[in-house]
Amino acid sequence: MTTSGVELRSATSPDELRVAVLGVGKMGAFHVDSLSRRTRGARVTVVSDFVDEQAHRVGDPIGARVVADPLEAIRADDVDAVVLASPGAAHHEQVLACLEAGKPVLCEKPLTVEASTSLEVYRRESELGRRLIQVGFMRRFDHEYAQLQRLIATGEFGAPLMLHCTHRNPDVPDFFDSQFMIRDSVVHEADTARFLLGEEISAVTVVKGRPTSSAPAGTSDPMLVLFEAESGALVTIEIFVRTGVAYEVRTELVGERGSATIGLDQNVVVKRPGGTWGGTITPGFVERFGQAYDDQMQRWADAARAGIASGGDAVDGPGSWDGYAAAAICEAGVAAVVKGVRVETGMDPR
Ligand code: ISE
Repeated sequence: MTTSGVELRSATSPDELRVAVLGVGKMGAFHVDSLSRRTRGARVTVVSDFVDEQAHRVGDPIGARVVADPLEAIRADDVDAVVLASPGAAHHEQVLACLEAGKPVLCEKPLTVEASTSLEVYRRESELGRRLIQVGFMRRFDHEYAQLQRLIATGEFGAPLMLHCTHRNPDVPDFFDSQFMIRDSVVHEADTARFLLGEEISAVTVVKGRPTSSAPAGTSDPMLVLFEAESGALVTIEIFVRTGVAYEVRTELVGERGSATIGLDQNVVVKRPGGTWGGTITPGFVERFGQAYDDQMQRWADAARAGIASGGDAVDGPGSWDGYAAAAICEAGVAAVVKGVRVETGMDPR
């Protein structure tokens, strides 16, 4: 991360960040709860959702105004900053509206659906000369990922050679097809691979295997995805979203001088009379990454307040370039699924 939270927090900032949350489905409602009960110096003043009833269900108990039009919510006088948890297809217009209003925004992935529009957003923000967009790649705030990134950066393992990633969801709805698996799930591996390796991904290959019998016809679940990084380092990803088990996300780094693994799902290991032992695996991503989501929110809120006060950067985490890189990798991944060949990401130079 280029912007240090410590620097930003030291600036003078308004007492309270008034936040609009756009899209209050599962993730948006989680963010409203986080902002209302677990984030210091922030308050949700406005919620917006295309399902009016849902907006009231989430907004009314905390006294937030419900504003039907998301663009109106972004421009509202009682809104200093915005959390975008609306459907990905709406992000392009909404994130540009945040830039135009000069308001910091924490945008859930994807930044935008297409690489071209993400690049446009990155360029528009660069023209402002001020970073206002943070992308919700929350894994960077997870203690294990952060620790692994720091370990790699010390050089203890020598050059990183490979990452082996496992990404398993217990179940997903039927619309979750092979392309959606890339855009919604593998997108996190795209960001963490760049975060851990500290370099860009240049090509993607996808191998479809034998599908589980619980996958709908035409959906290849599981799949093996291969990223090639610019240095030649390789990233293998098993993506399997209908395991019927629990939520499992693991990464092993293999370096020139050693290896390290995160996500072993140990939690509490219990031994019982009769000689049985074991632990429990987190059921879903909100439980697994709850700490990361909350830390992300606190650091973003602190950075947004400081950025508003100083007129400078309002970001403490992955930004619009990271959003663009992830979109480019996913676009290549989707093309690799469709064409069955290796596809280069063809990213613009920064
Ligand atoms: C979901 O949308 C997420 O963002 C989770 O972090 C990811 O693990 C899951 O596979 C996605 O469906």
